[in-house]
Amino acid sequence: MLHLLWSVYDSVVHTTDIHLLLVGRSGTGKSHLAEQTKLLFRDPSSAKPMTADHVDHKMKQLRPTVGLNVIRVPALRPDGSVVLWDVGGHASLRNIWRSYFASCAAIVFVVDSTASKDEFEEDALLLAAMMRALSLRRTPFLIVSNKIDVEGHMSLREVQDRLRLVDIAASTADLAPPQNIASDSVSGFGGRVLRLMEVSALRGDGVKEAMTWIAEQAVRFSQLGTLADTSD
Ligand SMILES: Nc1nc2c(ncn2[C@@H]2O[C@H](COP(=O)(O)OP(=O)(O)O)[C@@H](O)[C@H]2O)c(=O)[nH]1
Ligand SMILES: [Mg+2]
Repeated sequence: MLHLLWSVYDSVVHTTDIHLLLVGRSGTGKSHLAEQTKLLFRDPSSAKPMTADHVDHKMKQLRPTVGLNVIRVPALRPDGSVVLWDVGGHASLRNIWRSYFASCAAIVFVVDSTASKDEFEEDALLLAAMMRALSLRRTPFLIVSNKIDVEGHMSLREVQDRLRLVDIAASTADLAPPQNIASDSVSGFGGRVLRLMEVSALRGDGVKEAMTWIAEQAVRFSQLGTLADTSD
């Protein structure tokens, strides 16, 4: 409740902020992605240069998320601030995700590219439920395949298939999505704005590109006004 009140207060004070909601099972790397984004996009004029050891130390300090981490990343967007909402992914916390749907401008859904078949099945069900939510029908989605620094991780194509992304997109979009979401994105707002990209949140590989893309989509989406039906 306190978090909800805080986010309402925050959105009143910072009306130009754009909110990205980071979701996914516990342990997929949401907090590492949020922290890495903050480090990669820090303002060079106000920040001291950081050594690799310093970044490593920051990452090691991260603890499992209870509730919500709010991370402001002004440099992700020139004319306003981007705020990451990193919500806990434990099963008991997932009902809370829904409270943020109407106020976020984009979703970042994180999966672990080294996960088991059963874990991917859980990811697929969670993702499908979110993509079917009426309040998110027009919201851009970035699906992040994380931990690609680990040898033997799944390829983007395998992740796409395990998540049944093309089927989910097809059943929730007005226009047919491309067959390979891993390399294309459905642009424009007649279809879904959806993209699958791979990163190592730990090392930073791919993080700038992925977060820049979703921030741009979020800005476009919020400029169009919230067209979403928020009845669910
Ligand atoms: N190898 C590797 N491990 C990662 C990566 N990102 C996160 N982890 C590890 O995954 C675990 C969970 O990370 P965390 O960010 O807390 O996940 P969250 O529960 O989704 O917020 C931690 O032990 C991290 O060190 C990554 O890109 N590569
Ligand atoms: Mg976390």
